[in-house]
Order: sequence, then structure tokens, then C-alpha cells
Amino acid sequence: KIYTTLVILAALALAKGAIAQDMSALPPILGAKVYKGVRLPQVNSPHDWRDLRAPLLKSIFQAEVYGRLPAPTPLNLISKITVDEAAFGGLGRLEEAVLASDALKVRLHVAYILPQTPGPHPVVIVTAFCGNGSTFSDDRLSLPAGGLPEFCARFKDAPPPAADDPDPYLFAPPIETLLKRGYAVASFATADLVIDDKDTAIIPLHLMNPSAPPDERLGAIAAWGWGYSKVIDFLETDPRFDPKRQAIYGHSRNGKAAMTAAAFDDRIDLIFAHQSGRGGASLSRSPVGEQVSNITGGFPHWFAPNYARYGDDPNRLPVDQHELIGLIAPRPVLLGAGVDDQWADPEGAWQAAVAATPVYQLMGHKGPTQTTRETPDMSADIAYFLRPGRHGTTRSDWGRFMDFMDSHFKTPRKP
Ligand code: GTR
Repeated sequence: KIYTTLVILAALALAKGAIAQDMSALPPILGAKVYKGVRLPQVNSPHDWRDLRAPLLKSIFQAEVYGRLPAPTPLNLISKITVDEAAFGGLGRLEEAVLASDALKVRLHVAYILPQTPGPHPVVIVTAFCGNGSTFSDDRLSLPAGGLPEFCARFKDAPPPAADDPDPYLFAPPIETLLKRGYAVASFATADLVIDDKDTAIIPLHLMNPSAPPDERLGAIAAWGWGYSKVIDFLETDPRFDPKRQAIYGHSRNGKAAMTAAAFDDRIDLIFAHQSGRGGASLSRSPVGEQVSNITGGFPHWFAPNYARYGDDPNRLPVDQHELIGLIAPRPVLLGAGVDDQWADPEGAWQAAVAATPVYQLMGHKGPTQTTRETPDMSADIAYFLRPGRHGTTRSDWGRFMDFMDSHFKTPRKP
């Protein structure tokens, strides 16, 4: 009997080993490495990371994974209106702005709500799959130029969560609670930038950065991520928003976008990337769930064409997602995952967070300090949670995000 138990234990250990990451196979996060004949020297100080390694990593991520970003110029403010002075039972003031660039052929609607209390307010920027009207449950807000994706009808007519459901999946952020906790919320529709359709997306993506080499053509994930930065350009012109407390949230494909936004834009102070999976927080090399070949096959417009070249062997990728998290360091990152959402590879995101830790440490911060995957340490600079359930954002996922912001926004980090 003892022998049988030992055999079973050995088999389990082997099976576990087979799916666990071999961390030594990851590109070194601080160690020297070579990319296309260029030697990236060992990183020994915060200066080495910020001024030498990070700019090169940003360039490699754009070339090999996400595509070349558009120029960082702000969009022009075209109009600004008050939609409702006393929305959500008088809790918030809802406004809408239109930002545009003729050169980039972009027209972006930003809807935002501010608490009625005196500011400046910390703000959460969210992406709307189904237009800003869906974020604020308000049909007066503008629709994305190309209309709404078909699946949005399903959510519009969906009944509200059952009263006895202790933790319902929410389609929109809990605006009332956010306002009550002192947060402003700004929303933009990713469809305003690039409609999520592989056949039509390529033209606007090309127009947003015509000078990108064909293999490094801007992908929709980075274009949507760039959207967060355009919203920040605008919010920073309005003194009612606190420029030292700007958080972003994204789920799934929008979580991938949020990861690129935070990595490429230092003005983002904190990020919650929920179930962002492959091309987001999870390691591209991970064997669990959606593979590089699946995602680039199904969504070729999401990435630079180069990323698909690694589909047959992601181990050849010169970078991996722990380095993307490293680009966010030392800013706080919250990563959420669901047990029944293996497609988004919860373990690959945890491993990336752990492997990003040396960059946080180099800057005098800590990586994940939690002892189990289930219970995040809200005061840590990298927090992660694996909860029961599927792909989607629940009320308690938002609760955790708000706790994480409360914890980190007590003392602003920027001078
Ligand atoms: C899936 C895709 C995932 C994830 C998800 C979503 O179809 O494979 O990478 O992005 O969509 O955005 O909900």
C-alpha cells in the first residue's frame, strides 16, 4: 500500500513538474542578453533599468509582439459637454469629451463621472466593450463611430444580477460604489480606435502609424492601450482629476491592452489587469491554455505580424511577459485570475509576476508578498488573486481592485 502511495505521489510530482514553468528558460530579467546582435548588458541599478534596459525592451516588445505605437502627440479637444449634473441619484457629475486627430483618422469619445465631493479625485480609466453608454448605463452618451459589436445586444437586454447572488458577474463597473469610495471614472470605447474585426482592423491600424515596418505593424492590443494614454493626456488638463492617482482597469483582451498601456506610459500609477492571459500578464512560453499560435491565428490584427512567427516555438521569443511587468515597476500591479478560466492561464500570470520581482526589488520595492495564490496582499506592489469561477469580472473582483487602490493611493508616489 505504501509502495502504491509513493508511486502515485511520484506521478503527481512529475505531472506538476511538466506544467510548471522552467524559470531558467525565461529571458533573464536583469542578466545580460543579446538581441539581433546587440548586447544588452547586465542591469545593476535602477538607472541601468530605467535608462538602458527599459527603452530597449519597449522597442523589442513593439517590434516582436505588439507593433509600433503611434506618435505620442495628444489628440485635439473637439468638444466637451455635461451630460448629467446629478447622475446616479446625485452622486456624480457625468460629462463627455470628443478628442480627435485628422492625421491619425481617430475620433475618441471619453465619458467621465466625478464625485460631487471636492477634488482632485483619483481616477480609474476603463475600456468599454459596448460603448461608454454601457459603462454608465446612459443612452445619451455617444456610440462608437462604427457602431456596437453584435454581442452587445445580449448585454443590453440582460436582466440585472439575481438579488440572492452573493457575487454576481458585472458587465459594467460598479459606478455607484466607486463614486462613494471617492473615485472618478473615465471610459472610452476601444471600437472608437479600432473595431475588433480581423478583416477591417488592418487599415485603421496602418493609418495610426503608417511608418511602421510591415512586420511591426501596430496591433489592436497596443492601439487600445494607447487609448488609455490619450485619455490621460486629456484628464491631465482638468484640475478636478488627481494626476498622481491615475489607475487603469482592463479585462481579458482589454486587460492585455491595459498591460501595454502601463508598460509604455509612466503616468499610469496603478493597474488592475484581470484575466489578461496570453499577450497580457501570462508568459508567452507557458504551455497552459491559449497558445501564441491560437491567439495569433484567431486574432491576427491584435499583434504585430512578427508575434505569429513564434507560434511554433514561443521559447524563441527574445522577451516574455515578466519583462512587460518589469516595465511597470515599481508601480502597483494587481492581477486577477479564475480557476475555471484556464484558457487565460492563471499560473502563467503568477509565474510572470514572480519573475518580475527582481526589478521591483532593484527599486527598493517588493514583489508578491502573499503566501497563497488565493489571498493577495493589498499592500504589496504586485498582488495576484486566483478566485473560483470563470472568465468575467465579479463584484468582489472590483472590491479587491478598490481595496488595492485604497491601499496604494493613501500616499501618492509621484513627487
Ligand atoms: C478570447 C481570447 C482571449 C481573450 C478573450 C476575451 O477569445 O482567446 O485571449 O482575450 O477572448 O477578450 O474575452
